[in-house]
Amino acid sequence: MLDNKKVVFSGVQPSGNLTIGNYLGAIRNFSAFSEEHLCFYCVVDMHSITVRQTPAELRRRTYETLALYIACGLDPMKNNLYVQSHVPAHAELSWILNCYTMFGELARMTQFKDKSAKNETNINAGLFTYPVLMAADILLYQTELVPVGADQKQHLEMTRDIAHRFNNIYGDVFVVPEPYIPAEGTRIMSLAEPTTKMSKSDENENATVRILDPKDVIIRKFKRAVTDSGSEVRFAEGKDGINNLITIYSCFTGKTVSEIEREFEGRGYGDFKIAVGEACADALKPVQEKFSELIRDKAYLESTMKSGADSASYYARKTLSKVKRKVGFVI
Ligand code: AQP
Repeated sequence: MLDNKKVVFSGVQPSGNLTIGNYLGAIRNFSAFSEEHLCFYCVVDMHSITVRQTPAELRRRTYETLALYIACGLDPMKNNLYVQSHVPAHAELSWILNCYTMFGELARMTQFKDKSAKNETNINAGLFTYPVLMAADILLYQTELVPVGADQKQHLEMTRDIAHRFNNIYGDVFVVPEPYIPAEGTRIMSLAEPTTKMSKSDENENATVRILDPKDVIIRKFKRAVTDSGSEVRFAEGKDGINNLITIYSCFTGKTVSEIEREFEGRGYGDFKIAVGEACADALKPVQEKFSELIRDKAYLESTMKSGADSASYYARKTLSKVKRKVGFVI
């Protein structure tokens, strides 16, 4: 609790143009907490340099991610919207927590294994200790709820383990957070390889649908989506491609799986793919319109990120001072 409100924290890396996976699994769920909770939504630029970035693109995407937060309904007056590297307490707490995290537990993280396999020439220490920085992000604000997609569940469990370990030594320093993983949209899969997660850094453009893709591009990508050789729109074991499209259609329309199966009975995959594309493009249209207004106003985005960082720093410093005192630093 901070200011008598439960705290919510989440973040998105500006490591690529955001996808409908980031939207459905995370961002579109953020605004539901704004009225009742104290919310911290961060553009986690420090996480994104664990994979090599082009500096100008990273800067551009940092502004864009913040603009997308607002375009997706986050009011900067009701949420702390800021950039991770603007609040140095994240890095400071991360170092301290590194000393309370075991090598073996980090080595078990599936994201580390996946990303090391994809970046064989750059398996850096940051990629390895990524979950510790994530734990610092969350624990710094005494967070109770973390809205994330299912892929982040393992990292969140590690955050909880680190918090418990620290609390067992020093008393109740950290609130132990819970994940908030919505029932739908928790794991949107690649359109090209539906057994793997849709990722913004995927180089195959046909694998991802970006939040900012124009309607014709969205429909083209869905038309090309990999499916099995059948034709019946039915959610079933082993039909990963069609299951993914049903999930996406359900997320954008609010229809249940059985309603969708009835709607497309006897109509084949072709019709269904176009309908998924239409539903997705229509749902994203208001976000895209708001985004294009916001991105032109750099001064507004800069003042928003500055006031968000000032306010976040105020809360972060409280936890950090407590942690430093507990471990024995002279402060
Ligand atoms: N495919 C997905 N389905 C559902 N949720 C997803 N998220 C990401 N992909 C999907 C959720 O989006 C939030 C922000 O993710 P992130 O930027 O912190 O990192 P990530 O999970 O590694 O996302 P990407 O898109 O796969 O990025 P890259 O390609 O850079 O690694 C998280 O809540 C995540 O669960």
